[in-house]
Amino acid sequence: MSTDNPLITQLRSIVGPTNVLNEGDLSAWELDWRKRERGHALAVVRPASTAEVAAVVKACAAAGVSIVPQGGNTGMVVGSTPDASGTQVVLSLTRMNQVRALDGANLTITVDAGCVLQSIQDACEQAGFLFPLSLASEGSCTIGGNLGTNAGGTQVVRFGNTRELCLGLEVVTPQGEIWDGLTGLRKDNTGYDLRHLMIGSEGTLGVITGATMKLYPLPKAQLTAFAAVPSLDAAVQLLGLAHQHLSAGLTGFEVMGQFALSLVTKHFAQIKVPFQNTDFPYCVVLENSDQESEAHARERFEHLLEVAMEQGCVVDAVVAESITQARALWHIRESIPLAQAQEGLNIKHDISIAVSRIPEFVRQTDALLQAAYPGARLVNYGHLGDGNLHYNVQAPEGGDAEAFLRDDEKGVNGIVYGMVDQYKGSISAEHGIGSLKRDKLVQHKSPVALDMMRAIKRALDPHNLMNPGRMLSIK
Ligand code: FAD
Ligand code: 2HG
Ligand code: ZN
Repeated sequence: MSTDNPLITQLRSIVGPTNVLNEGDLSAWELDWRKRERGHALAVVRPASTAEVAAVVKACAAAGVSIVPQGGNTGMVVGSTPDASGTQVVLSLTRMNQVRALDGANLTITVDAGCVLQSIQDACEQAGFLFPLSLASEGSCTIGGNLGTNAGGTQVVRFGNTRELCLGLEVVTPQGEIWDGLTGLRKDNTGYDLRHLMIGSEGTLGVITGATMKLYPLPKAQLTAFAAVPSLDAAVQLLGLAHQHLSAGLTGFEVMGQFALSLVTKHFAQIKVPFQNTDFPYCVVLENSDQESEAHARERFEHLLEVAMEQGCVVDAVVAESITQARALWHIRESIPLAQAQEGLNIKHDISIAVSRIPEFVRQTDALLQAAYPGARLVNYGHLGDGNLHYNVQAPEGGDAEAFLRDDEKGVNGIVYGMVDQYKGSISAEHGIGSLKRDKLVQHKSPVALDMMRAIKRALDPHNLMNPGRMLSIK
């Protein structure tokens, strides 16, 4: 469509001409973070208020034009970029970036959906509170995107997913109506919980424009340890001990395979990784937050590590002596996705399995993959405290890329997801479905559940204008 398109003219009058982009390099909005797919938008529209979002949605609905809500465009499953048709409007929320209110007594913060996660964390910290959602993309992902995907991250073991941190939403419906659900109530049993329906809906049911999120007191002390463990079974045993000894003080528990760590060393020589020794197949990052004092935190943490060493589930460990050291240890873990991207062709599996069964799952699946793809390199790491592994597979060095990417039941995905089904796990623990896993969802989710999901989608978005083709295919 040309720039004379009446819808474009209308959108310009709603958000201002400079906030409707339809020429030049739009790759920041059209290309997904993993560079898996490059779409082409009719226009990128950047509203500054909920009223503007509602007017844009109404105009698009009247013109029969579909909308792709977008936050920081850091999603992993190709859900926030347009398709290749050149007919979709990307609705970028990043100009809506204000903190609306912070209620210390109610322990809540109300924010615009386009607020960058780190800016919310900073605003809360400055006011003396903790907003615990934390992911490596926090410098650019937005709270709207976090809610849209029900993001997890590294603090879920203590605070839950984004869903558990949300007390209220403001949403623009596919018809352009505004639902104000920013109550901040901790108890409200007045019918279906629409907030929970919207969370994790990946922009397919409406546009989240504001959110009321839970706050926590800032911890008095936070300690981080990096431990080498002799096996994945030992890592699970250590997790059990950490729950027992630290209780609610356990705020992070991440596991990293040695190959994943070796990629960090290879691609980021400046990052120093402890225990780069193949005798220790896995390392763990643990975090202990304490409401009493640094001394209390250290005593409990060191006691946990002593017991773990006595029981043989930790071989060696370092405990950070300062915030700088703690950040450096976390930085190792957070650099793995970037190191993996540098290493080249890979297939990601964001899976969850009952924690107790993870070692057995990994043993069996590793063996199946090695038999089918000799030399396949397993980049296994993730949020062990939540039973969520990033069980990623890097193509064999110099191997046949086409054979590696074969996508049937004998391909890498087929093998891994087949095993996930056997273990009653999930094929998407925290990244969502997007378009990348849409067809996989049909294969791995119950038909009854899929029917209910389609019924909801048809009821709320009968013309299939909100992020169509993402998550669900609607005929
Ligand atoms: P986008 O990518 O812009 O959008 C994601 C989805 O949400 C799309 O379907 C989009 O349509 C929808 N959406 C966006 N905004 C809205 C809105 N306002 N209303 C309705 N729908 C909306 N994810 C994790 O869960 N845990 C991690 O630990 C984690 N680590 C990451 C580390 C790196 C280095 C990177 C690059 C990504 C990581 N992610 C992780 C994935 C990603 O950051 C999260 O999915 C994040 O929540 C996406 O936020 P965003 O603002 O970038 O959303
Ligand atoms: C993480 O935990 C992210 O680092 C990204 O969820 C995972 O890149 C991945 O596979
Ligand atoms: Zn993750």
